[in-house]
Amino acid sequence: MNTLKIAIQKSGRLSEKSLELLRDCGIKFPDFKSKLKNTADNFPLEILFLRDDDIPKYVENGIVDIGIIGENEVKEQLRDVTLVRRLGFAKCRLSLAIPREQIYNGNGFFNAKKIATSYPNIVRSYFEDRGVKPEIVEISGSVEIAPSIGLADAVADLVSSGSTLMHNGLAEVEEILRSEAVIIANPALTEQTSSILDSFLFRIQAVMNSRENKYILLNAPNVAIPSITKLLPGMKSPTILPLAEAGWSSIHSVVKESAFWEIIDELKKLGAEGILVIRIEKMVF
Ligand code: PRT
Ligand code: ZN
Repeated sequence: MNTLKIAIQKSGRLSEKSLELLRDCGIKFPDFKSKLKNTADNFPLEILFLRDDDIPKYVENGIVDIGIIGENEVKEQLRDVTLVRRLGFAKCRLSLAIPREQIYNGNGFFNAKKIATSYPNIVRSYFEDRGVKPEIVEISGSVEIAPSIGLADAVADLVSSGSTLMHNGLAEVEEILRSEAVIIANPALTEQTSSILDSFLFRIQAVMNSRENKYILLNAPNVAIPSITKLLPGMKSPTILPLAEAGWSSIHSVVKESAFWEIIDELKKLGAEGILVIRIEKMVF
């Protein structure tokens, strides 16, 4: 039988969220993570657990069909792979940082300076576009200590909270790239494999829709129904059910997580009461 082979980071910042995504897609595996390879019970999927750096290469040469990986790694490695979709987790940025006490005067600062990084290709192309010529020192880990041990004048490193830079006396001065976890695919999948990938992506879309939305129920006086319907259009239009108390209705709809607090204030002003907001498990439009 045909299966879709996926590579996932064995252990690291992408692992847990990648597995959670598979679980939320309803895909079940026996004896998770204790092996290098695993086959799903209820979906034609085989997982390989790999180091993240190796994933683009395995996808390119067809050992696996798809992989979950940081966009930063895809841009650095320049492999022949297709970016299929962004997944909204492991968000970070690749930034340039310099010792805090230095005065920064724009990208020209980096001319003839040594920059330590694990992303030489991305950094080189960033400076080529700006006509600046630094010296790039490639190192594979603990980039942030390079200036303090005299190995470099500056760093280009991944940043999420910014606390690593701060603890090492560095100040972030330019953002080179934004990144998040993505699915990459081999560009020459067979028709059968592509069709399994399509069903997998359909499930992912439903999971991601549900993460971005909440189910909302509230009671409101009937006079407020038209205004509340405008605020809560839902997937098609809200469900409105009469309450036992005359002149009142129960309204059910879906609300974007990002607009949630603003809408709640508006709803209260319109006389809504007993507002319940519930997590959605899956959502198919
Ligand atoms: O062992 P393996 O090779 O598989 O893993 P790895 O150690 O190479 O990678 P890992 O697990 O550290 O990161 C995997 C991916 O997570 C990266 O390629 C990014 O796409 C993404 N990601 C998201 C991050 C961060 N956030 C992040 N903050 N990767 C690394 N960091 C590091 C950064 O390098 C710096 O040392 O965290 C530190 C900065 O964090 P803050 O919060 O202090 O700013
Ligand atoms: Zn790695």
